Amino acid sequence: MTDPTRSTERSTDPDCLFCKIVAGQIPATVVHEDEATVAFRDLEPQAPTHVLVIPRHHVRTAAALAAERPEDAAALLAAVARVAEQEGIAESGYRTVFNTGADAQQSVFHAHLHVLGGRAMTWPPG
Ligand code: DGP
Repeated sequence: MTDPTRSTERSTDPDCLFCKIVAGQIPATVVHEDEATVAFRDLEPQAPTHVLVIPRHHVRTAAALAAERPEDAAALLAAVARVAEQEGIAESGYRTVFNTGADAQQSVFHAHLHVLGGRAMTWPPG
């Protein structure tokens, strides 16, 4: 049952780059979308496939997404699986990355999951 104390309203930030992509105000190459998420190609690809999967709802970090909208966090992971299938990297493998905060060099403060594939990754990451 839906918790009546939780807001179902979707928040947006007029100054947020990714909110503008969700709203169609800034162009992006969208590869998948559903009710809760949008997936589009990263402008600065770090691998042959580099897609960002984001919640439509504006939250700054993955931790905030999990706390405030756990159903959107689950939708994000489901969307990643769809994108990987669609991009032909589900079998060969891919890496998913949430950058959170300064040490991880998060540059856009709208939670997003990087999906990187199409080449062999190294470990540890830089
Ligand atoms: P992060 O460093 O984890 O915050 O990643 C932000 C990513 O967003 C980075 O890989 C580059 C990408 N990016 C920045 N601006 C744009 C844009 O306007 N369009 C698209 N498609 N990607 C962008």
